[in-house]
Amino acid sequence: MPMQNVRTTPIEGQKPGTSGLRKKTGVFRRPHFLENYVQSIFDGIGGIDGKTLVIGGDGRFFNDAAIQIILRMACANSAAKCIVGQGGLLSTPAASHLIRLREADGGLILSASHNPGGPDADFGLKYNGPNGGPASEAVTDKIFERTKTLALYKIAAAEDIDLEQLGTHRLENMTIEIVDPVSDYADLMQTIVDFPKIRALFAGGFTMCFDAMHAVTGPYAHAILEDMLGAPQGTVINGQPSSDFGKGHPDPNPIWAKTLMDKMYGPAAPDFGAASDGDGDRNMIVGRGAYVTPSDSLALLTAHAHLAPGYADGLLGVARSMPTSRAVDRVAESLGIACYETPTGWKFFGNLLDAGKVTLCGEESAGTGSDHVREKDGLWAVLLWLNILAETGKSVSELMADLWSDHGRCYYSRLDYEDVETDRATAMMDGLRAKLDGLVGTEIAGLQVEAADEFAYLDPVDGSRSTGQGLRIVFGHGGRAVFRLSGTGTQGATIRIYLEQLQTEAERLNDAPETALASVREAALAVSDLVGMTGRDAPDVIT
Ligand code: VG1
Ligand code: CO
Repeated sequence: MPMQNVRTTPIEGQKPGTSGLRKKTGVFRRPHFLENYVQSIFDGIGGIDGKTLVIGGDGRFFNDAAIQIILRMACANSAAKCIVGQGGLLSTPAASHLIRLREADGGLILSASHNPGGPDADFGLKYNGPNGGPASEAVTDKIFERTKTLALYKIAAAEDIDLEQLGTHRLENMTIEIVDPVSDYADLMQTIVDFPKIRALFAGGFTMCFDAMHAVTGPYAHAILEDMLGAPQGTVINGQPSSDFGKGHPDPNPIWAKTLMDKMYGPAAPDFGAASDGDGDRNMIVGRGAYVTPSDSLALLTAHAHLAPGYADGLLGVARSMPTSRAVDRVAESLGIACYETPTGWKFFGNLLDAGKVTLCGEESAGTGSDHVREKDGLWAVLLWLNILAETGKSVSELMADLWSDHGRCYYSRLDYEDVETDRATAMMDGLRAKLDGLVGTEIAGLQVEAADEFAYLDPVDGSRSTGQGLRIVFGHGGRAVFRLSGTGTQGATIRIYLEQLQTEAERLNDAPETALASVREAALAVSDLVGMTGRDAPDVIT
């Protein structure tokens, strides 16, 4: 079989963002675009000669065609073996687990996560290392450097592999193993949460709705929730993965998971609702008439994780991304465990997990995870919640009320301004950055500024430093506003403003979040002059 060395030239714009490289699907399908990036990954990690890679994606448009190209390139680059999810499917957490379970050298995950899919929507690719986690900044920098000098890529001229056929295939000297995407992951879940306890919960009439949003978790949720845990058929909705996510936006938040929200706030709502995103690493939790913010979910799981067999010995520590609310800090303090604050993106949790400094971690964007893998894990979070509901016998609202009365409530909201002209977004951020030093001690919209800085992170494990990770302004009485630009968008710039307000007075724990956050929001808009600088008078998405 001929191996081809194809001459190419560097393609601009192949810098990985918060989570791999994300572009419009049409860009990924341009001549050499995918091939250049894949060869840069292989070269950037020091070659793949004799190595084993795990490959799979969220099933979005171009998933299968891209996998065929990657397999031919892995073969021409002398990989020993590729382990691929059947049909090209692997949720991000299942891929992370498979890398660890099989002691593979790394993996390629094809996904643009919560971004829509289809020929006119988004596609993405990221490399995960041998620990199963997203490549560190040092590695992604090497990959990006390579994209700038690449002159050649290697690819085998070969027929497509049948990705549906379980078992072993050969491509020249390379072995391809097609595996069931669900079974190893389901086995892992049984070692962490108490399946018999949850089965008994469902047997007792507990009701649930899981919205897989036409994305990759459908097969996982059907198998685990309905087949293994005995939840009635129909518990999982939108459970068939589709290449354009049913033309939806597979982002589990109250805006995009509206069907589920309507159900949970309607008459005859189930006891528990949950949703996950395109690649299965995010989760949304909602009780009957009670939406749980992701930051609160992390705090709740931290407070009760010991009820699940996997965490019976307690937690080593916890970590949250900087914009995530400080609710978990308060729980960690009461448990006497450390709480780390990292930049946005799962790659920053890997070292803390590997070093045994933390057991749980999470982000405000609906990502929660633990040391069982090195990615956030949507279905795992849902199962841990079910375990806690089963053990305590309490409802979601009761658990939240207890959490707030014990630790205070961190009201929280994120405002997203999407597809802003890049120059204007950058100018707004630059303007605010320049002001930060002078803000401390001043009053903005009636709030006293206690601290203001640009977040930088010193990794306590490897000593690496990451700068420019978001602007934060801390107000008196537990208020905070954070500003950053998204690193996952594919069009213009997305400005994210994160608002938080702590409330500890018992009679104020059930305020409307908009009311509780009104002052911080006013101060954030005033100090940034967002409306003047961007011409936007309202956010596109509020979560
Ligand atoms: C967003 C989220 C971040 C998350 C990242 C990847 O990044 O804010 O918390 O880790 O997406 O999640 P950004 O740079 O757009 O704010 V996923 O589910 O896309 O892998
Ligand atoms: Co995701």
